[in-house]
Amino acid sequence: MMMKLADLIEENVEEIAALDAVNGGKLFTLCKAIDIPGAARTLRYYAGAADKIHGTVLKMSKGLQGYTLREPIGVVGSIIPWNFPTTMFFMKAAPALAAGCTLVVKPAEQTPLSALYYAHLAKLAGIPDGVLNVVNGFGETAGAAISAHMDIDKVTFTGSTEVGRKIMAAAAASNLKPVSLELGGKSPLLIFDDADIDQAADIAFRGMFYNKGEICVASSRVYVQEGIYEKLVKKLVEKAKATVVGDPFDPQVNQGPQTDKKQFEKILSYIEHGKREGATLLTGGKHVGQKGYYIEPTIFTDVNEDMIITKEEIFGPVMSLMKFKTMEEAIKRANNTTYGLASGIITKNLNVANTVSRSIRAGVVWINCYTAFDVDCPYGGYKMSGSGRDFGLDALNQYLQIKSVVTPIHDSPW
Ligand code: TXE
Repeated sequence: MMMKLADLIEENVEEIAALDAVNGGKLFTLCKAIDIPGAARTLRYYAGAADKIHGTVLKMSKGLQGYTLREPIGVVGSIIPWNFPTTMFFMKAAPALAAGCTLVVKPAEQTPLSALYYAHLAKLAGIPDGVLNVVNGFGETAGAAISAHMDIDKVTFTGSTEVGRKIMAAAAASNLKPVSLELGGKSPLLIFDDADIDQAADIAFRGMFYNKGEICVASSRVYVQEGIYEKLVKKLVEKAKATVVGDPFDPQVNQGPQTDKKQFEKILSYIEHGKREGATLLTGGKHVGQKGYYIEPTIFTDVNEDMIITKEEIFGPVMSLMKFKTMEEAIKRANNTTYGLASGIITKNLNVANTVSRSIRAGVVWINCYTAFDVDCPYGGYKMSGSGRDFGLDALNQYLQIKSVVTPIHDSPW
């Protein structure tokens, strides 16, 4: 049934891409090329794992034999955000279904449409009623009801740190259900002197401005070694100025509108904050046009880790650029954050890549690439970026319980 659902998603790619573009201002072409096919791939990956869930045979002390069973955890509550409505839906639903769980998915109130379409496709795929349920609603009501529910056995959440805390508290106060949280970040990208400047500029720019900066792994703190700093800054500013901001259905457009008024105002207020804190606004910073929540790609320099714009998640098209001298300094500054979701390094020097990747406290280190996601690669946060992992077989385990079955061997004293 999961394989069939994947087929149905691919057959309806145009329609689903349009729903996500209308709802969230996401680029139609990217939804069609990346998000929707990615959902089909995620379903197939976990469908392939569904019949390979085994326990282990235990080597117990004398007189006992035992084995473990891995059983579905039960009913899963999935509370998801609006920035990747399709990816998030299946990132949680596919491993939960493969594990044998049933789910209640609560999409974000800003982006309810594709989730409803997936509920419809699930029915066509033959998934029985009651297995994959979609309940639209607001966070404080529908979301809170899921986290406090006595009959929900696990909650998986992606969203803000503030709501993550509430969900964990509600889980603790109700039935102590396990919770996995993915809570955003302020991710560093370290670019060393030996990097190819054009390649580095491409990676850094895409890492930050993909999906109009509404991406939790965004490379929002870019550290550049002093030897190439000036050249790289110039390239990034050129790219920002060349970005076409506008209608997400127009194939010439590179950046659509921010998701809603709340995000739009939040981003503009961080930009004002940055200016007041003394950062230099190199490019951008303004609302584009008279109508819609469009914001220019924005780059600040002369920033440091004490400024609000480098400490807090802006979740919009705003990059902070900083200069460093040595690898040790870069590692220390990269780790100077309460978050730990993602990170990146651009260098040709293997020793530098190896040392930095072992020193950064983050759930993923991308070397000479960024946002290189794959369903086989576990993904999640260190520190206040959360707990638990999405994607990969590690995510599947989060929807399974281990039961030990023990029995004496026939004439043992037990
Ligand atoms: O998030 P919320 P918001 C960050 C990003 C953004 C900020 C605020 O910095 O600017 O969070 O966004 C549900 N109990 N991220 O306000 O409120 C809500 O209905 C249970 C990072 O939109 O956390 C939605 O389904 N659920 C991020 C989901 O939580 C509740 C993606 C996320 O919304 C709830 C999104 C409650 N009390 C925002 N209150 C990432 N990590 O990718 C709300 N919700």
